[in-house]
Amino acid sequence: MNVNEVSTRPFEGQKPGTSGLRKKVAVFRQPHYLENFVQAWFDSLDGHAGATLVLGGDGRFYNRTAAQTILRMAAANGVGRVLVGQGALLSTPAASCVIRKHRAFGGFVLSASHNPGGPDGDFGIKYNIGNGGPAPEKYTQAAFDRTTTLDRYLIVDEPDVDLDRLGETRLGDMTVEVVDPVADYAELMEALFDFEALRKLFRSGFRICFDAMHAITGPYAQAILEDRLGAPAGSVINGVPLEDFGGGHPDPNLKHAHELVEIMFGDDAPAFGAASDGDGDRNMVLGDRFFVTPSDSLAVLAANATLIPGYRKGLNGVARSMPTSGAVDRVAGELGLPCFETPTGWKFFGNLMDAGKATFCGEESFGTSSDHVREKDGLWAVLAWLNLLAERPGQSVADLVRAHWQRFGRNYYSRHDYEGLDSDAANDLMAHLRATVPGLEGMNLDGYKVRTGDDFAYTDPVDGSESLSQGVRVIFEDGSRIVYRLSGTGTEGATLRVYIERFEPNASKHGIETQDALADLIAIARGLAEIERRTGRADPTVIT
Ligand code: G16
Repeated sequence: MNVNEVSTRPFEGQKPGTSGLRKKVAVFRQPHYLENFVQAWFDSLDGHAGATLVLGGDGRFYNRTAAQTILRMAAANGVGRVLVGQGALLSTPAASCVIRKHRAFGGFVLSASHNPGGPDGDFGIKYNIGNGGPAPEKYTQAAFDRTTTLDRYLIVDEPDVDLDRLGETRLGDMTVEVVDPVADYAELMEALFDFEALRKLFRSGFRICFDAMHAITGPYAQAILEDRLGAPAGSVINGVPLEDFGGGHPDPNLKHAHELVEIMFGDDAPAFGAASDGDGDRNMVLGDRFFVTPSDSLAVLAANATLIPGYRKGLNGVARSMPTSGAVDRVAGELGLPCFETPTGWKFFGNLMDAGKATFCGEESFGTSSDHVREKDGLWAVLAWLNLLAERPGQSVADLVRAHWQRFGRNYYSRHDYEGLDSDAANDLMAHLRATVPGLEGMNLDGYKVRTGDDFAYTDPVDGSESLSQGVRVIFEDGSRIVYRLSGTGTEGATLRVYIERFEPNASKHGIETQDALADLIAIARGLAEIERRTGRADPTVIT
């Protein structure tokens, strides 16, 4: 095996964000850029020599090229075996599943998630550890530190591996096994959900629309929903993964999944609609003319978990990211379940799940999952909802959610994003909030009395690690909240996220339009942060 040692110099800014390193494709295509980042991982990981790694991505532009480079570098760095999804494809939850099932040492997932793809779009790479979850901060910090001093990387001089043919080949001294990207994942879903009940549901004429947004979930949804469960042909739309997602923005929210939204809010809508993102970890759930917020989705699933075979014994606990609404807290309170509040980023749930403290986790950013893997899982959430609907014949998605509000109260909730801001202006705005918010305690803001204001800090209950400065919170006496933070996943300028929440226990007031129900708090949020003066933006770019 001919290993080349290639001289290189550090690149600035290779610090992983909320979920791995995400940059414009043009940045990744610079000579040595990807190689440096990958070598930094090999240099900072202990124990990869001779071990098994998993590799796959969401199929976006540059996915195949990057996969071949990583394979050559893995061989040069002494990896024993790589399991790679056919066509270099693996959804994020499937990669987590494959790592766990095959007890791999870890894996590289190639994705910029919901960010647009194509030559002018985004690319990304993240490393997942042996539990199948995104590498926690101590790993990402070590890899980043290494990027700042790196002066060489290792790569073998070998031809491309045929990634389209299933089976084993050799690359230098390393074995490459090309695996079916869907098989292990589909088997896991069948073990968790009542597939017979779901088949019966579809036989009864139940109609769904699943929008794969030309991203990775297409083949998974097709294989599971249509082929195995018998959903009518055409239930999966935009099911063929494309390198540029068909020019779309594969983010399953009310703005970007507009084709699905038009179907679900149109005449003769199916009973259930869902969409997933670029790498298949996010989900949006809709009923006939009804949107389920991700925070409510987590709460409804937690409240009804025991209807699903895989969770019949009940949940160990639940966890949500800090900006996610407190709807699941109310379920946990009533059911006597432990409930954890973590910073934004799925990596923070890993320790809780490994320690058996949390079974269901969720985030406002359209992420929901359980401890079956260590990633959020879009199709899992869809199957969970379908399983609930199969157990509640005659009830619609809206019926289920309204009944939930009636029992637990309603957390009106919305997120306002201000995208593409000047980074300095956004950082100044956050600095202003950090300086002023703690002093608001006891003050009355347009009728809302401030109970406390802080910058969220988290101490991991399992390993004691601390994460500071995770978002500015203003919490009011009645439990209403405003949260501000900057996104850690964007690639252009800065994105300010403002999360607004108000609890309404009174069922007769559960029918108000969300933005109207939150109007007072939205005005307070804009004023406190001086958003328009500091950013020049009168309104958000995306409201979810
Ligand atoms: C990633 C993370 C999530 C996080 C989301 C939004 O999702 O995995 O945990 O909630 O980003 O992060 P931010 O608000 O910093 O942009 P994905 O689907 O992009 O991998």
